[in-house]
Amino acid sequence: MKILVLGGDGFCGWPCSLRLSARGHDVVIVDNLSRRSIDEELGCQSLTPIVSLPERLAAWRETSSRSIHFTHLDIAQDYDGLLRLIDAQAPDAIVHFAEQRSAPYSMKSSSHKRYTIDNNVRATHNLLAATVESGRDIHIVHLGTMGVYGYHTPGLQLPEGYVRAQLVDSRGTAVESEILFPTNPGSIYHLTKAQDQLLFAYYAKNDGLRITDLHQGIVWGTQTDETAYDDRLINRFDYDGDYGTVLNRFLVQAALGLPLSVHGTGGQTRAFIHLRDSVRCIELALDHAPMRGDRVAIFNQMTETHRVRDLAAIVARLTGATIAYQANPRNEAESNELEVENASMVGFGLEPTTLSGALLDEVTSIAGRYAHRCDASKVPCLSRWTRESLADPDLNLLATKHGMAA
Ligand code: NAD
Ligand code: USQ
Repeated sequence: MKILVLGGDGFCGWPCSLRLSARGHDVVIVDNLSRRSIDEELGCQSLTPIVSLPERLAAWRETSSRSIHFTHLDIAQDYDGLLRLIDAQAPDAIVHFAEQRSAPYSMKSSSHKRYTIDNNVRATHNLLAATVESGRDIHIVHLGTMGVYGYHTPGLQLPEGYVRAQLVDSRGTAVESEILFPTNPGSIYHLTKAQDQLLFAYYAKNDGLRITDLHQGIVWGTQTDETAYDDRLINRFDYDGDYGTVLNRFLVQAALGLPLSVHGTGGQTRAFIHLRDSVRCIELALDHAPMRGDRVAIFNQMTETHRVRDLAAIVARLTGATIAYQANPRNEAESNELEVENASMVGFGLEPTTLSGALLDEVTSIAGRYAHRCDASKVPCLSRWTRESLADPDLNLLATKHGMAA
Protein backbone atom coordinates (compact mmCIF):
# COMPACT_ATOMS: atom_id res chain seq x y z
CA MET A 1 0.00 0.00 0.00
CA LYS A 2 1.00 3.63 -0.45
CA ILE A 3 0.58 5.19 3.00
CA LEU A 4 0.93 8.81 4.12
CA VAL A 5 1.90 9.06 7.79
CA LEU A 6 0.91 12.50 9.07
CA GLY A 7 3.01 13.33 12.14
CA GLY A 8 5.52 10.62 11.23
CA ASP A 9 8.41 12.32 13.08
CA GLY A 10 6.68 11.96 16.47
CA PHE A 11 6.83 9.46 19.31
CA CYS A 12 4.18 7.12 17.84
CA GLY A 13 4.48 8.14 14.17
CA TRP A 14 8.20 7.39 13.76
CA PRO A 15 8.11 3.73 14.90
CA CYS A 16 4.86 3.24 12.97
CA SER A 17 6.44 4.60 9.76
CA LEU A 18 9.42 2.24 10.17
CA ARG A 19 7.20 -0.77 10.78
CA LEU A 20 4.99 -0.07 7.77
CA SER A 21 8.07 0.46 5.61
CA ALA A 22 9.65 -2.78 6.94
CA ARG A 23 6.43 -4.60 5.98
CA GLY A 24 6.90 -3.46 2.39
CA HIS A 25 4.51 -0.50 2.29
CA ASP A 26 5.48 2.65 0.42
CA VAL A 27 5.56 5.26 3.21
CA VAL A 28 5.61 9.06 2.98
CA ILE A 29 6.06 11.01 6.22
CA VAL A 30 4.29 14.37 6.39
CA ASP A 31 5.26 16.56 9.34
CA ASN A 32 5.75 20.26 10.11
CA LEU A 33 8.32 19.40 12.83
CA SER A 34 6.26 21.45 15.32
CA ARG A 35 7.04 18.97 18.10
CA ARG A 36 10.75 19.75 17.69
CA SER A 37 9.92 23.51 17.83
CA ILE A 38 7.94 22.93 21.03
CA ASP A 39 11.07 21.30 22.50
CA GLU A 40 12.81 24.63 21.83
CA GLU A 41 9.92 26.60 23.34
CA LEU A 42 10.01 24.47 26.51
CA GLY A 43 13.81 24.42 26.63
CA CYS A 44 13.78 20.65 26.91
CA GLN A 45 14.93 17.87 24.59
CA SER A 46 13.94 14.22 24.24
CA LEU A 47 15.84 12.14 26.81
CA THR A 48 17.05 9.98 23.95
CA PRO A 49 19.29 11.77 21.42
CA ILE A 50 17.06 11.91 18.34
CA VAL A 51 18.81 13.03 15.16
CA SER A 52 17.19 15.24 12.51
CA LEU A 53 14.48 13.66 10.35
CA PRO A 54 16.67 13.63 7.18
CA GLU A 55 19.39 11.82 9.19
CA ARG A 56 16.83 9.35 10.52
CA LEU A 57 15.64 8.61 6.98
CA ALA A 58 19.21 8.19 5.69
CA ALA A 59 19.91 5.74 8.54
CA TRP A 60 16.76 3.77 7.66
CA ARG A 61 17.85 3.58 4.00
CA GLU A 62 21.26 2.31 5.08
CA THR A 63 20.02 -0.30 7.55
CA SER A 64 16.94 -1.58 5.70
CA SER A 65 17.65 -0.72 2.04
CA ARG A 66 14.17 0.80 2.00
CA SER A 67 13.23 4.43 1.43
CA ILE A 68 10.75 6.59 3.28
CA HIS A 69 10.05 9.98 1.70
CA PHE A 70 9.39 13.15 3.68
CA THR A 71 7.23 16.18 2.94
CA HIS A 72 7.57 19.17 5.26
CA LEU A 73 4.00 20.47 5.49
CA ASP A 74 1.71 22.02 8.08
CA ILE A 75 -1.55 20.20 7.45
CA ALA A 76 -3.49 22.67 9.63
CA GLN A 77 -2.24 25.74 7.73
CA ASP A 78 -1.56 24.60 4.19
CA TYR A 79 -4.75 23.08 2.83
CA ASP A 80 -3.72 23.49 -0.82
CA GLY A 81 -0.38 21.82 -0.14
CA LEU A 82 -2.14 18.90 1.51
CA LEU A 83 -4.58 18.51 -1.38
CA ARG A 84 -1.73 18.66 -3.93
CA LEU A 85 0.16 16.03 -1.95
CA ILE A 86 -2.84 13.68 -1.84
CA ASP A 87 -3.37 14.17 -5.59
CA ALA A 88 0.31 13.57 -6.37
CA GLN A 89 0.84 10.59 -4.06
CA ALA A 90 -2.55 8.89 -4.55
CA PRO A 91 -2.32 7.06 -1.20
CA ASP A 92 -4.39 3.99 -0.33
CA ALA A 93 -4.37 4.97 3.33
CA ILE A 94 -3.46 7.93 5.54
CA VAL A 95 -2.49 7.47 9.19
CA HIS A 96 -3.16 10.70 11.10
CA PHE A 97 -0.97 11.38 14.17
CA ALA A 98 -0.43 15.10 13.39
CA GLU A 99 -1.91 16.87 16.41
CA GLN A 100 -0.64 18.63 19.54
CA ARG A 101 -0.94 15.76 21.97
CA SER A 102 -0.13 16.97 25.47
CA ALA A 103 -3.00 17.71 27.85
CA PRO A 104 -0.83 19.80 30.25
CA TYR A 105 0.65 21.80 27.33
CA SER A 106 -2.88 22.50 26.07
CA MET A 107 -3.76 23.98 29.50
CA LYS A 108 -0.69 26.17 30.07
CA SER A 109 -2.22 29.49 28.92
CA SER A 110 -4.87 30.93 26.60
CA SER A 111 -2.38 30.94 23.77
CA HIS A 112 -1.63 27.22 24.28
CA LYS A 113 -5.37 26.49 24.39
CA ARG A 114 -5.96 28.43 21.18
CA TYR A 115 -3.01 26.83 19.43
CA THR A 116 -4.15 23.32 20.38
CA ILE A 117 -7.72 23.89 19.19
CA ASP A 118 -6.61 25.65 15.99
CA ASN A 119 -3.96 23.10 15.13
CA ASN A 120 -5.83 19.91 15.93
CA VAL A 121 -9.31 20.73 14.68
CA ARG A 122 -8.03 22.37 11.50
CA ALA A 123 -5.57 19.54 10.85
CA THR A 124 -8.30 16.92 11.04
CA HIS A 125 -10.83 18.95 9.10
CA ASN A 126 -8.34 19.83 6.35
CA LEU A 127 -7.53 16.14 5.97
CA LEU A 128 -11.20 15.21 5.63
CA ALA A 129 -12.06 18.04 3.23
CA ALA A 130 -8.96 17.37 1.09
CA THR A 131 -9.77 13.66 0.93
CA VAL A 132 -13.25 14.45 -0.36
CA GLU A 133 -11.94 17.08 -2.80
CA SER A 134 -9.35 14.63 -4.16
CA GLY A 135 -12.16 12.24 -5.10
CA ARG A 136 -10.03 9.29 -3.95
CA ASP A 137 -11.16 6.35 -1.85
CA ILE A 138 -8.61 6.57 0.97
CA HIS A 139 -8.79 4.74 4.30
CA ILE A 140 -8.11 7.28 7.08
CA VAL A 141 -6.77 5.89 10.37
CA HIS A 142 -6.77 8.44 13.18
CA LEU A 143 -5.10 8.25 16.58
CA GLY A 144 -7.71 9.35 19.07
CA THR A 145 -7.70 8.93 22.82
CA MET A 146 -9.41 6.99 25.60
CA GLY A 147 -9.80 10.42 27.23
CA VAL A 148 -12.79 11.27 25.01
CA TYR A 149 -14.88 9.02 27.27
CA GLY A 150 -13.72 10.95 30.36
CA TYR A 151 -12.49 9.57 33.66
CA HIS A 152 -15.57 9.78 35.86
CA THR A 153 -16.49 6.13 36.63
CA PRO A 154 -19.49 5.77 34.30
CA GLY A 155 -20.50 2.53 36.05
CA LEU A 156 -20.23 0.36 32.94
CA GLN A 157 -17.59 -1.18 30.75
CA LEU A 158 -16.56 1.46 28.20
CA PRO A 159 -17.71 0.20 24.81
CA GLU A 160 -15.81 0.71 21.55
CA GLY A 161 -17.16 4.13 20.62
CA TYR A 162 -20.89 3.41 20.42
CA VAL A 163 -23.44 2.64 23.11
CA ARG A 164 -27.09 1.58 23.03
CA ALA A 165 -29.11 4.31 24.74
CA GLN A 166 -32.73 4.85 25.69
CA LEU A 167 -33.67 8.49 25.11
CA VAL A 168 -36.73 9.63 27.09
CA ASP A 169 -38.66 12.81 26.23
CA SER A 170 -40.69 15.05 28.58
CA ARG A 171 -43.83 12.87 28.07
CA GLY A 172 -41.92 9.78 29.14
CA THR A 173 -41.73 8.35 25.62
CA ALA A 174 -38.65 6.19 25.26
CA VAL A 175 -36.73 5.69 22.03
CA GLU A 176 -33.94 3.14 21.62
CA SER A 177 -30.92 4.37 19.76
CA GLU A 178 -27.24 3.58 19.21
CA ILE A 179 -25.17 6.71 19.74
CA LEU A 180 -21.56 7.80 20.09
CA PHE A 181 -20.65 7.34 23.75
CA PRO A 182 -21.17 10.79 25.34
CA THR A 183 -17.85 12.59 25.47
CA ASN A 184 -16.49 14.06 28.70
CA PRO A 185 -13.06 15.52 27.87
CA GLY A 186 -10.85 16.61 30.77
CA SER A 187 -8.53 19.03 28.95
CA ILE A 188 -8.53 21.26 25.87
CA TYR A 189 -6.39 18.62 24.17
CA HIS A 190 -8.93 15.88 24.92
CA LEU A 191 -11.68 18.26 23.77
CA THR A 192 -10.05 18.43 20.30
CA LYS A 193 -10.26 14.64 20.08
CA ALA A 194 -13.95 14.80 20.98
CA GLN A 195 -14.39 17.36 18.17
CA ASP A 196 -12.52 15.06 15.80
CA GLN A 197 -15.07 12.32 16.54
CA LEU A 198 -17.94 14.48 15.32
CA LEU A 199 -16.02 15.52 12.21
CA PHE A 200 -15.40 11.86 11.40
CA ALA A 201 -19.04 10.88 11.96
CA TYR A 202 -20.18 13.68 9.65
CA TYR A 203 -17.76 12.90 6.80
CA ALA A 204 -18.45 9.16 7.00
CA LYS A 205 -22.19 9.84 6.75
CA ASN A 206 -22.15 12.66 4.21
CA ASP A 207 -19.26 11.67 1.95
CA GLY A 208 -18.89 7.96 2.56
CA LEU A 209 -15.29 8.37 3.77
CA ARG A 210 -13.75 5.22 5.22
CA ILE A 211 -12.46 6.13 8.67
CA THR A 212 -11.04 4.21 11.62
CA ASP A 213 -10.70 6.11 14.91
CA LEU A 214 -8.41 4.44 17.44
CA HIS A 215 -9.18 5.43 21.02
CA GLN A 216 -5.73 4.92 22.41
CA GLY A 217 -4.63 4.76 26.04
CA ILE A 218 -1.33 6.13 27.41
CA VAL A 219 1.56 4.75 25.37
CA TRP A 220 4.60 3.63 27.35
CA GLY A 221 7.95 2.20 26.31
CA THR A 222 10.46 3.65 23.86
CA GLN A 223 11.68 1.22 21.30
CA THR A 224 10.32 -1.17 18.70
CA ASP A 225 12.29 -3.78 16.74
CA GLU A 226 12.92 -1.26 13.97
CA THR A 227 13.93 1.76 16.12
CA ALA A 228 16.43 -0.50 17.91
CA TYR A 229 18.28 -1.44 14.66
CA ASP A 230 20.59 1.56 14.87
CA ASP A 231 21.20 4.38 17.40
CA ARG A 232 20.23 6.94 14.76
CA LEU A 233 16.75 5.38 14.58
CA ILE A 234 16.14 5.71 18.33
CA ASN A 235 12.69 6.91 19.30
CA ARG A 236 11.79 10.11 21.17
CA PHE A 237 11.38 9.79 24.95
CA ASP A 238 9.63 12.70 26.70
CA TYR A 239 10.09 13.09 30.43
CA ASP A 240 9.26 16.75 31.10
CA GLY A 241 6.24 17.97 33.06
CA ASP A 242 4.23 18.72 29.91
CA TYR A 243 4.95 15.92 27.44
CA GLY A 244 6.28 13.12 29.64
CA THR A 245 3.57 10.55 30.33
CA VAL A 246 3.22 9.06 33.76
CA LEU A 247 4.98 5.70 33.53
CA ASN A 248 7.90 6.94 31.42
CA ARG A 249 8.29 9.84 33.87
CA PHE A 250 8.38 7.50 36.86
CA LEU A 251 11.12 5.46 35.19
CA VAL A 252 13.25 8.57 34.53
CA GLN A 253 12.66 9.85 38.04
CA ALA A 254 13.82 6.48 39.38
CA ALA A 255 16.93 6.55 37.18
CA LEU A 256 17.78 10.04 38.48
CA GLY A 257 17.17 9.15 42.11
CA LEU A 258 14.19 11.56 42.28
CA PRO A 259 10.97 10.64 44.12
CA LEU A 260 8.11 9.42 41.91
CA SER A 261 5.64 12.31 41.53
CA VAL A 262 2.13 10.97 42.18
CA HIS A 263 -0.58 13.61 41.65
CA GLY A 264 -3.16 13.78 44.42
CA THR A 265 -4.10 10.43 45.89
CA GLY A 266 -2.85 8.51 42.85
CA GLY A 267 -6.31 6.93 42.66
CA GLN A 268 -6.62 7.91 38.98
CA THR A 269 -7.06 4.78 36.85
CA ARG A 270 -5.89 5.01 33.25
CA ALA A 271 -5.60 2.74 30.22
CA PHE A 272 -2.13 1.80 28.92
CA ILE A 273 -0.58 0.22 25.86
CA HIS A 274 3.05 -0.55 25.03
CA LEU A 275 4.48 1.24 21.99
CA ARG A 276 5.01 -2.09 20.19
CA ASP A 277 1.34 -2.96 20.56
CA SER A 278 0.35 0.54 19.47
CA VAL A 279 2.28 0.05 16.22
CA ARG A 280 0.80 -3.43 15.79
CA CYS A 281 -2.74 -2.07 16.25
CA ILE A 282 -2.21 0.43 13.43
CA GLU A 283 -1.14 -2.41 11.12
CA LEU A 284 -4.26 -4.33 12.18
CA ALA A 285 -6.48 -1.29 11.63
CA LEU A 286 -5.04 -0.87 8.12
CA ASP A 287 -5.75 -4.55 7.43
CA HIS A 288 -9.38 -4.21 8.61
CA ALA A 289 -10.63 -1.10 6.82
CA PRO A 290 -14.34 -0.29 6.91
CA MET A 291 -16.33 -0.37 3.66
CA ARG A 292 -17.56 2.78 1.94
CA GLY A 293 -20.84 3.79 3.58
CA ASP A 294 -19.98 2.16 6.91
CA ARG A 295 -20.09 4.26 10.04
CA VAL A 296 -16.72 5.23 11.56
CA ALA A 297 -14.96 2.12 12.92
CA ILE A 298 -13.97 2.91 16.51
CA PHE A 299 -11.61 0.60 18.39
CA ASN A 300 -10.25 0.94 21.89
CA GLN A 301 -6.49 0.67 21.57
CA MET A 302 -5.33 -0.30 25.06
CA THR A 303 -4.25 -3.50 26.75
CA GLU A 304 -4.52 -2.91 30.50
CA THR A 305 -5.58 -0.41 33.15
CA HIS A 306 -3.62 0.70 36.22
CA ARG A 307 -4.04 3.11 39.08
CA VAL A 308 -1.31 5.76 39.14
CA ARG A 309 -0.29 4.92 42.72
CA ASP A 310 -0.05 1.19 41.85
CA LEU A 311 2.27 2.04 38.95
CA ALA A 312 4.41 4.09 41.30
CA ALA A 313 4.53 1.14 43.71
CA ILE A 314 5.66 -1.23 40.91
CA VAL A 315 8.43 1.15 39.81
CA ALA A 316 9.47 1.79 43.44
CA ARG A 317 9.71 -1.97 44.07
CA LEU A 318 11.76 -2.50 40.94
CA THR A 319 14.16 0.40 41.43
CA GLY A 320 14.16 1.29 45.13
CA ALA A 321 12.75 4.78 44.36
CA THR A 322 10.65 6.66 46.91
CA ILE A 323 7.17 8.02 46.19
CA ALA A 324 6.12 11.66 46.72
CA TYR A 325 2.40 12.45 46.76
CA GLN A 326 1.92 16.01 45.43
CA ALA A 327 -0.96 18.46 45.12
CA ASN A 328 -2.59 17.71 41.76
CA PRO A 329 -2.03 20.52 39.22
CA ARG A 330 -4.81 19.04 37.03
CA ASN A 331 -8.56 19.25 37.34
CA GLU A 332 -9.49 15.56 37.42
CA ALA A 333 -11.33 13.08 39.64
CA GLU A 334 -9.18 12.03 42.60
CA SER A 335 -10.05 8.45 41.93
CA ASN A 336 -11.97 6.54 39.27
CA GLU A 337 -12.79 3.02 38.17
CA LEU A 338 -12.09 2.07 34.56
CA GLU A 339 -13.23 -0.99 32.70
CA VAL A 340 -12.69 -1.01 28.95
CA GLU A 341 -13.74 -3.31 26.14
CA ASN A 342 -10.88 -4.03 23.71
CA ALA A 343 -12.24 -7.12 21.95
CA SER A 344 -11.79 -5.82 18.39
CA MET A 345 -7.99 -5.54 18.33
CA VAL A 346 -7.60 -8.83 20.20
CA GLY A 347 -10.02 -10.40 17.71
CA PHE A 348 -7.89 -9.10 14.82
CA GLY A 349 -4.85 -10.83 16.33
CA LEU A 350 -3.27 -8.43 18.85
CA GLU A 351 -1.38 -10.36 21.51
CA PRO A 352 -1.28 -7.86 24.37
CA THR A 353 2.06 -7.01 25.91
CA THR A 354 1.37 -6.28 29.55
CA LEU A 355 3.50 -4.55 32.12
CA SER A 356 6.16 -6.92 33.32
CA GLY A 357 9.55 -6.65 34.94
CA ALA A 358 11.29 -7.56 31.68
CA LEU A 359 9.65 -4.77 29.74
CA LEU A 360 10.17 -2.25 32.47
CA ASP A 361 13.84 -3.26 32.45
CA GLU A 362 14.04 -2.27 28.79
CA VAL A 363 12.69 1.19 29.52
CA THR A 364 14.69 1.54 32.73
CA SER A 365 17.83 0.77 30.76
CA ILE A 366 16.98 3.57 28.28
CA ALA A 367 16.28 5.92 31.19
CA GLY A 368 19.52 4.84 32.91
CA ARG A 369 21.63 5.07 29.75
CA TYR A 370 20.52 8.62 28.96
CA ALA A 371 19.91 9.96 32.49
CA HIS A 372 22.87 12.32 32.02
CA ARG A 373 20.86 14.14 29.31
CA CYS A 374 18.00 14.90 31.68
CA ASP A 375 17.45 18.45 32.93
CA ALA A 376 15.95 17.85 36.39
CA SER A 377 14.41 21.35 36.42
CA LYS A 378 12.07 20.24 33.60
CA VAL A 379 10.67 17.25 35.52
CA PRO A 380 7.97 18.92 37.68
CA CYS A 381 4.46 19.34 36.22
CA LEU A 382 3.81 23.06 36.45
CA SER A 383 0.86 23.48 34.08
CA ARG A 384 -2.11 24.31 36.29
CA TRP A 385 -5.61 23.79 35.03
CA THR A 386 -7.81 25.96 37.25
CA ARG A 387 -7.77 29.36 38.97
CA GLU A 388 -7.81 27.52 42.30
CA SER A 389 -4.68 25.54 41.44
CA LEU A 390 -2.96 28.82 40.46
CA ALA A 391 -3.50 29.94 44.06
CA ASP A 392 -2.51 26.60 45.64
CA PRO A 393 0.40 27.26 48.07
CA ASP A 394 1.91 23.76 47.60
CA LEU A 395 1.96 24.12 43.82
CA ASN A 396 3.32 27.66 44.11
CA LEU A 397 6.12 26.35 46.31
CA LEU A 398 6.93 23.70 43.71
CA ALA A 399 6.91 26.33 40.94
CA THR A 400 9.12 28.74 42.91
CA LYS A 401 11.57 25.93 43.71
CA HIS A 402 11.96 25.35 39.99
CA GLY A 403 12.31 29.00 39.05
CA MET A 404 8.85 29.31 37.51
CA ALA A 405 6.50 32.24 38.02
CA ALA A 406 3.97 31.31 40.70
P1 NAD B 1 4.08 13.68 19.07
O1 NAD B 1 3.86 15.09 19.49
O2 NAD B 1 5.35 13.01 19.45
O3 NAD B 1 3.91 13.55 17.48
C1 NAD B 1 3.01 14.31 16.73
C2 NAD B 1 3.69 14.71 15.42
O4 NAD B 1 2.77 15.47 14.63
C3 NAD B 1 4.92 15.59 15.66
O5 NAD B 1 6.02 15.09 14.94
C4 NAD B 1 4.49 16.97 15.16
O6 NAD B 1 5.57 17.73 14.65
C5 NAD B 1 3.44 16.62 14.10
N1 NAD B 1 2.41 17.66 13.90
C6 NAD B 1 1.63 18.27 14.82
N2 NAD B 1 0.82 19.17 14.23
C7 NAD B 1 1.07 19.11 12.90
C8 NAD B 1 0.57 19.82 11.77
N3 NAD B 1 -0.34 20.77 11.89
N4 NAD B 1 1.05 19.49 10.53
C9 NAD B 1 2.00 18.53 10.39
N5 NAD B 1 2.53 17.84 11.44
C10 NAD B 1 2.06 18.15 12.67
O7 NAD B 1 2.83 12.84 19.61
P2 NAD B 1 2.64 11.25 19.75
O8 NAD B 1 2.85 10.89 21.17
O9 NAD B 1 3.40 10.57 18.69
O10 NAD B 1 1.09 11.13 19.46
C11 NAD B 1 0.62 10.95 18.12
C12 NAD B 1 -0.90 10.90 18.11
O11 NAD B 1 -1.34 9.83 18.94
C13 NAD B 1 -1.53 12.17 18.66
O12 NAD B 1 -2.63 12.55 17.86
C14 NAD B 1 -1.99 11.78 20.03
O13 NAD B 1 -3.13 12.50 20.40
C15 NAD B 1 -2.27 10.30 19.90
N6 NAD B 1 -2.07 9.58 21.18
C16 NAD B 1 -0.84 9.57 21.80
C17 NAD B 1 -0.69 8.90 23.01
C18 NAD B 1 0.63 8.88 23.76
O14 NAD B 1 0.65 8.36 24.90
N7 NAD B 1 1.72 9.38 23.21
C19 NAD B 1 -1.79 8.24 23.57
C20 NAD B 1 -3.03 8.27 22.92
C21 NAD B 1 -3.15 8.95 21.70
N1 USQ C 1 0.34 11.86 36.64
C1 USQ C 1 0.95 11.75 37.87
N2 USQ C 1 2.25 12.11 37.98
C2 USQ C 1 2.97 12.57 36.92
C3 USQ C 1 2.34 12.68 35.65
C4 USQ C 1 1.02 12.32 35.55
O1 USQ C 1 0.34 11.32 38.85
O2 USQ C 1 4.16 12.89 37.11
C5 USQ C 1 -1.09 11.45 36.49
C6 USQ C 1 -1.97 12.52 35.87
O3 USQ C 1 -2.44 13.45 36.85
C7 USQ C 1 -3.07 11.66 35.23
C8 USQ C 1 -2.34 10.38 34.84
O4 USQ C 1 -1.12 10.37 35.58
O5 USQ C 1 -4.02 11.33 36.20
C9 USQ C 1 -2.03 10.27 33.36
O6 USQ C 1 -1.28 11.40 32.93
P1 USQ C 1 -0.36 11.32 31.61
O7 USQ C 1 0.36 12.62 31.48
O8 USQ C 1 0.44 10.08 31.64
O9 USQ C 1 -1.44 11.11 30.44
P2 USQ C 1 -2.50 12.09 29.78
O10 USQ C 1 -2.34 13.48 30.19
O11 USQ C 1 -3.83 11.46 29.99
O12 USQ C 1 -2.15 12.05 28.23
C10 USQ C 1 -1.49 10.96 27.57
C11 USQ C 1 -1.00 11.45 26.22
C12 USQ C 1 -2.22 11.84 25.35
C13 USQ C 1 -3.17 10.66 25.27
C14 USQ C 1 -3.58 10.20 26.66
C15 USQ C 1 -4.37 8.90 26.60
O13 USQ C 1 -0.13 12.57 26.37
O14 USQ C 1 -1.77 12.20 24.05
O15 USQ C 1 -4.32 11.00 24.54
O16 USQ C 1 -2.38 9.88 27.42
S1 USQ C 1 -5.62 8.85 27.82
O17 USQ C 1 -5.02 9.13 29.13
O18 USQ C 1 -6.15 7.51 27.77
O19 USQ C 1 -6.59 9.86 27.50
